[in-house]
Amino acid sequence: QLSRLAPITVRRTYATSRPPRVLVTGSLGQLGSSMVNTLRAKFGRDNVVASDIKKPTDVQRNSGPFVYADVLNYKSLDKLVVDYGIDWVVHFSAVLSAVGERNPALGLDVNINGFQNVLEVAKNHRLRLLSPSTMGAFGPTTPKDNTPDFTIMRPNTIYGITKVHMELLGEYYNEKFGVDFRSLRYPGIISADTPPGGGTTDYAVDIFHAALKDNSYTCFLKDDAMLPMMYIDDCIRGTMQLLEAPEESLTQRVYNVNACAFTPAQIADEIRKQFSSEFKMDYHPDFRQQIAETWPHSMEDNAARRDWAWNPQYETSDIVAVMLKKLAPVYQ
Ligand code: AKB
Repeated sequence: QLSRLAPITVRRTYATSRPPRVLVTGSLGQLGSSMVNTLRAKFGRDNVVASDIKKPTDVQRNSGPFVYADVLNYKSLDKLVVDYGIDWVVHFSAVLSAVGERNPALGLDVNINGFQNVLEVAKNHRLRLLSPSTMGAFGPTTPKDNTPDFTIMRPNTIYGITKVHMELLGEYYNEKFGVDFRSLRYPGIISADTPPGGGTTDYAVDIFHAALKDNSYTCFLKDDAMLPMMYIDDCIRGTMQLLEAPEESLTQRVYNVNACAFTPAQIADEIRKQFSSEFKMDYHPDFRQQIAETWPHSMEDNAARRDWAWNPQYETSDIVAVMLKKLAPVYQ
């Protein structure tokens, strides 16, 4: 709910004398643990509060403050922000594309109501809020190659629809209430340490586990489904860069970020080159192929490079090398 007492266009300058205290929602998801570790290394263990509705492992619980936080409950978020003196929120709780198509009611609830709660808390307590968007915010009528930041956005998935809502509402709260909202449109994220959470790009992680375990993989996308991808280290570095950028340097609130792109056939070839010439790939496309067909092949990211020095380091061959190296010991 919009608070009638909210001040209009009040912008906050952040205290520079101490590190910010940061709350991370959805901290046990694919990106959360890397982000929490990076934030703690920078701002101090006790200045970063990890939260989720799942139970952490002992390692996760012992590495710093961890609390239960359901983004669907405004009051509990509000209390957390007050109890811990939070300055910044990194909002990772979201239902991704594949899960959203299977359970639209859940996708709408978490991605719309959850985000609205976080945004209201950010407004009422003058917080900086970083909430990632996705290439899934684009749709079948969007130009596919070198997709600009501002273009046709008519997604036809629940995930995409809710992320367009998030982008627009974040921009609205920034304009009307001065909320320091920031967002970046992730491609598929590839990581070895944490599993992906129910998206269309999950095959690009699953394939490494299957290669090392069985030397074969059955892909749920077609061989030529070209999609933008990014290694987790680039993702976390870029997210930190946008989070920490001085507000004056931002010329927009939502940014494309591009790193590399490949098809399932191309990544299978790279695995054959670097791991095993015998690696076997089959294709049994399912409903996720239809989702992939509506997404860009590459995104134009000049504004991110200009405004906060976005500069990815990992090409496809680097990602294959680092994933094989990190996961090999697991399957020995
Ligand atoms: C998904 O596949 O749903 C996500 C995304 C591209 O945002 N990985």
